Amino acid sequence: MLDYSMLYPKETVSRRVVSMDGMWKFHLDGQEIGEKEGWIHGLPGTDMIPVPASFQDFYTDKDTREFTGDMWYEKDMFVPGEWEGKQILVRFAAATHRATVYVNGVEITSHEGGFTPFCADVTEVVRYNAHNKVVVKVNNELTETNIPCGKTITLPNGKKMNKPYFDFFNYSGLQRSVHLVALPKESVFDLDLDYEINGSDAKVNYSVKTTGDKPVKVELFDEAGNKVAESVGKTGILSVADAHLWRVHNAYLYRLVIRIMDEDKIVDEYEQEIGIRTVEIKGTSILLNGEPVYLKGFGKHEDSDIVGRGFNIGVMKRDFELMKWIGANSFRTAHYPYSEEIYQMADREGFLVIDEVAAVGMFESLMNFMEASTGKVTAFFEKETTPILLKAHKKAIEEMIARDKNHPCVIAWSLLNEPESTNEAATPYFEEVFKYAHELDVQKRPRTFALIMNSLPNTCKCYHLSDFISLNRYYGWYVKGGYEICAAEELFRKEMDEWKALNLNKPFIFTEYGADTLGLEHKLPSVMWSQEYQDEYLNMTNEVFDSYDFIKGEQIWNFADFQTTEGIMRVNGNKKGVFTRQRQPKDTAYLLKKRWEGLDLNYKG
Ligand code: BDP
Repeated sequence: MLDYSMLYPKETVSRRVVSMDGMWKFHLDGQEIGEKEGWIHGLPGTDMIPVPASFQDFYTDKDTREFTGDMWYEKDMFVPGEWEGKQILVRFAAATHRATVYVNGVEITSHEGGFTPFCADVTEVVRYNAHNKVVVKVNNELTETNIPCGKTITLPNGKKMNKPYFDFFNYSGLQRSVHLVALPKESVFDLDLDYEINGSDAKVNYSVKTTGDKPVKVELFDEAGNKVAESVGKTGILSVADAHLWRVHNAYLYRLVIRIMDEDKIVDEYEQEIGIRTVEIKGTSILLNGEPVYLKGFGKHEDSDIVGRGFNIGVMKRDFELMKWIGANSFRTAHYPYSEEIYQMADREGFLVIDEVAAVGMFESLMNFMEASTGKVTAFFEKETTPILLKAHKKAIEEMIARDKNHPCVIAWSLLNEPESTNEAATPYFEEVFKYAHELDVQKRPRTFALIMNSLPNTCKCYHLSDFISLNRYYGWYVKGGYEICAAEELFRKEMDEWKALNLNKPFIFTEYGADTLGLEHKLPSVMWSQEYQDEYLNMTNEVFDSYDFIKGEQIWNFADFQTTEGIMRVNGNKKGVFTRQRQPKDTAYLLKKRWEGLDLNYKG
């Protein structure tokens, strides 16, 4: 079990939260001298950097943008005197990819994994009614023993360099918010929810964990603020008559209030917005509240100009507006759990989310998307270090599920993206992670992984573990692009016919398909990379999607253009966006809008 609570920081009668976002002191440590020189007590120099943000795109020199290694952050925090006797935490929503936290010169905690929160319990070291110094050492090196996978090399000039086995820039740093939190000593630690719908009524099964033994009281309020159910006890059932269900683009959110009581005194109070809904796979259908849904949407990234992968509240708002405009109803958090605020917004807007852990790059290649289409095999899960990787992977799944399980928007877990799954050695590894996710999730949400091009009906050794099959396919781009597109279609249909013949009785969705397109490039007749070709490509794939009843969703790659490592395969980034990186539509956005607005939610039933 995690030794810190994953609950989102919220102020209530018993809790205090102070944002530590803003400018932090910053220093790169290419020579690894920070500890020796006493940086844990304060950084040298005067450079400052915004938090949350990736550090890379602020600076004008390439050594800084490409920096690989340790980087240090520092900020003062004032801890009010009235907080004495409380538990004091510094909560990092993410530190990419690993971090060690020091407060007032004392090492407090370390955390590995760049896309989930952790807390430094500083209760024993803080000075009250005084300024306290928080110093964080962040490291962004890639390895094969943690996720996302890659390696770190040393160049002839002595500088380290990241070599991701994945196709997005290795943005890093303190990319999400930092909060100073004061909790009562006895507090709500965790919450699990599960739903049953019976006609017009619903039952909310809840289970609360606290850090003590005092009794728990739970109340549920509707959107108008009326109390609709209550219960006493750490576990129990809230019965809701005439329940408003959480639906696609018609989200209804109840407010759950949890209180730890000492007689009639409130010891701790925590609030959670919840949506009553069920998710289930039945035959080839994905059912939300017992009704079939067809997924329309995107594989996304957290990526934008200047702040890189840093959480950007304005970009988040724009992205949701664009997704609504185009008629999307879902997205996959490719290739890592996103900022918590994005799930909160998806809850509110009624979007369906496939939540993906950062298990990407498990195919030893710097161009896996290319090489996999040639049938390359890399035996990724047969290494001496595989058990270490598995441990890190399972921990990342545990943190993702603990963090995101109560969002109604999360309808499925994606446990790997494009792994090497054609080798027998992959199967036991996959079994472990699939079993683990199932154990951890009280709602037993469907699990999946995204199959790379070489993982075919007759080569993939792991698809049987998926509750629904997710395909990443690039027929007409990496395979037989341009004037050969008719040959691409033939190969595409051949593969789909083979899946059909297996009669798996499971839904299939496309978690990736797409074509790189330069935002301003027009050419008549089309050539690859032109706007015209992106449309041609989509018309072909859409026809294939419409030809198979068991295909129950399409999430195009990608929502927007995004930054990658430089190289001959990418023109300053991946250009498969339906929108530009500045969030303006390419031509194909209008084609998709027309299609998606015409497809009913229960398309193909
Ligand atoms: C797949 C990956 C994705 C890439 C995409 C592409 O899952 O991260 O960006 O294809 O090639 O390999 O555009």
